[in-house]
Amino acid sequence: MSFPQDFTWGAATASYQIEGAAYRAGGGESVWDMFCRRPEAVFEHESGEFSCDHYNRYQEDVALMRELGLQAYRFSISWPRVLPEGVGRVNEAGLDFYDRLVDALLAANVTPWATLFHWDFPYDLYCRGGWLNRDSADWFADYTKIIVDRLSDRVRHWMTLNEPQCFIGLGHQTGIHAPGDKLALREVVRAAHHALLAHGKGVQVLRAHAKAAPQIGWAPVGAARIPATESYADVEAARQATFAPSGPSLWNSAWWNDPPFLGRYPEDGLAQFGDAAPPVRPGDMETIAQPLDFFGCNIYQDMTVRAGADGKPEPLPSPTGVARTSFQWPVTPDALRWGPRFFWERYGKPIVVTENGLCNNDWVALDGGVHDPQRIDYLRRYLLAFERAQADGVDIRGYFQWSLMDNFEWAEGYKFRFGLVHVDYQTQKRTPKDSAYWYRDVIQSNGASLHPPQ
Ligand code: IFM
Repeated sequence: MSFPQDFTWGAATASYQIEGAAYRAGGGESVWDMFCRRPEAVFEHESGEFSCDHYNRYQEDVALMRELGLQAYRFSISWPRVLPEGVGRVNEAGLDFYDRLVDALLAANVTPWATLFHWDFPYDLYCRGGWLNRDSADWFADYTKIIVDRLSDRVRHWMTLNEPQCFIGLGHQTGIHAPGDKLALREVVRAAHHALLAHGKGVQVLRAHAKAAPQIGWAPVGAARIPATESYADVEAARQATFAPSGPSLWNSAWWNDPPFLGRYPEDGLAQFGDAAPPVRPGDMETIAQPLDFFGCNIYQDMTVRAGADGKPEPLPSPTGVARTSFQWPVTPDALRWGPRFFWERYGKPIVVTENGLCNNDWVALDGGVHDPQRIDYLRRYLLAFERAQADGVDIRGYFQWSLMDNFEWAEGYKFRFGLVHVDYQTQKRTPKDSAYWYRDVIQSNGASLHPPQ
């Protein structure tokens, strides 16, 4: 087995998590700046105000990417850094930053993959109703146009939204992420519909205005289910469970992906949501269902199911003492085999894993290195499972490790470290971890080094 010859190996980050606050450089505030001010919202009252100071240190960071042999870098653009009020006035310094970043990446032979929205929604637009306001889709399209006009001569790979399950579900339903709202299901579904419309309108803008032929996808949570065995019944049960409605939550792969890829909401989801149905107007589903080039998915963990006596999916509890990350997420490498397979079968688009990685409590050892054998083992297991997906017939095109460097982990502050590169937040010193060099070998060998020598 091996990865395809033109497979893309990269690493990912997001603006609010690494750059340092947009408002300190002429940009505006985002809902995350607002959320971090709220008492008890974020671990140790931390915020992304300084974070990795990537805004000022991007050249050093691009040099690291080159040293590590990354072929591609997935970053996100901070909407309020470019448009301080979310619409209207452009902060040229903000746009210039992404311009310079893209040039630096290309000079280092690292292909830029840009995400238009990774959660730092403009504060001023939140005050105008945020995602609950149907205009949010047009605000997003206008913002996209500005980015596309400026970067699309050099950026060819685009993702619209990152993990709508989180910024809508955690941000507007459970309230544990910004903006911290706890809305009733009807409003959550409404906000979700507007996010889907924003995605569709963003794709339309990209297709109409991109100067270099674009490759467009998006990056939802790749929530799937792993079959307990490879029996036909268990695989079928896992497939069914992957696309089944998820009760009163939107943590649901069909709800989010059927509209953009199939042009409709899933019937069983609509039935379950009842009165809380999305406010679909004529033409909305056509707007949402723009042709896409790849299916991006962020996959860290999944649950296992088997076929019950009636053939229906039956969840299995995690085995006692199962390996867990610092987040307490179970380590389930097969998520990277079955998730891509089920998404490929249902949506028929090439799969790019837009995020996958391990959070740990890494530190700099007395010898000056950062030794993270668990991350190496985790990545190796997951990548072998992803390679297995290809053997199952899935068209796999790329893999982005989350994350290039340690960063602000949202409500968890800085307590978890996901990076290939360790960041000392006091000195801003970057130290590549053992896993970074290990990943360099994986990239250089196009995955062959994952297999032990015979
Ligand atoms: O850090 C996040 C990222 O912003 C979105 N996907 C999951 C990562 C780890 O929690």
